Amino acid sequence: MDDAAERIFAALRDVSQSGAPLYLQLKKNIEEAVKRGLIGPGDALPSERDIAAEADISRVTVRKAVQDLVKSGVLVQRHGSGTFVAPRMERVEQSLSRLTSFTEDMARRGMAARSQWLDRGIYTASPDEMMVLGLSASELVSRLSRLRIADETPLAIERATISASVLPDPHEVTSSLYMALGKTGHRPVRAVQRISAVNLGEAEAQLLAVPMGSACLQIERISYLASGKVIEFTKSIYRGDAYDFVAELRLPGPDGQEGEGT
Ligand code: 16G
Repeated sequence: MDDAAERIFAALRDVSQSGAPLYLQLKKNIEEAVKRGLIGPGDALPSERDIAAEADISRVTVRKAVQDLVKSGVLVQRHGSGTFVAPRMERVEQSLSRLTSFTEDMARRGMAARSQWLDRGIYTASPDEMMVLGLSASELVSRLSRLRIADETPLAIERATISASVLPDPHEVTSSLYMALGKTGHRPVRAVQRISAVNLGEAEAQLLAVPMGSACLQIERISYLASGKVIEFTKSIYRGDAYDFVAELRLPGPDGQEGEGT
């Protein structure tokens, strides 16, 4: 038996010690083994039959636990060769000083960007949207919710709102929102971004193919036209294991306001 298999089996010994369903206990033990580094990216999982025998549980139970872990991105299955711990994400380093779009960011890295639409439609504005976009209660908004994917890895969930007076048909947005806004002269030139930490709930974790509870970055972007009018209000969830946001800091000038040399 190889090392990884032995370490997995060591992690399985506690299964059936508590009252929780067996597949959940097995799932938790495998997750823990990955988190603690007992088994690392690319390590092969022992066969369903061996795990079932070692943990003294049925193969159906093992399959259910493994399938759940594949769904949440902890494990990957390769046809014909078995089940492995998922490879670690290569982190994306994103500057906080440039106003770019997801499509442009990925293209610059030579990655193919695509989106899975979660929602695209016209709605009455929520109180938040009314306040941020400066709309009245009777005004409509276009909402665009997408899972953003680069080279087939889901990286972020973005929920953008644009006033319907600027974007009356959200279906005009195909691959890039900023490109669509640019066509009508509404591409933002400035934005304010707020970043905070969150742990993912089940639905969002599944979309991003990471374990539930994973650390993520919640980002709110409010973007402006040159006139000062707010054009975009977007709430996003970015994978914490995939993104580094990088900001350049400078000494304040004598008035305490501006950076040196600006
Ligand atoms: C970025 C922006 C998002 C914007 C999107 C447009 C962050 C946190 N978010 O992902 O606010 O709506 O780009 O991308 O950077 P697109 O033009 O490719 O649709």
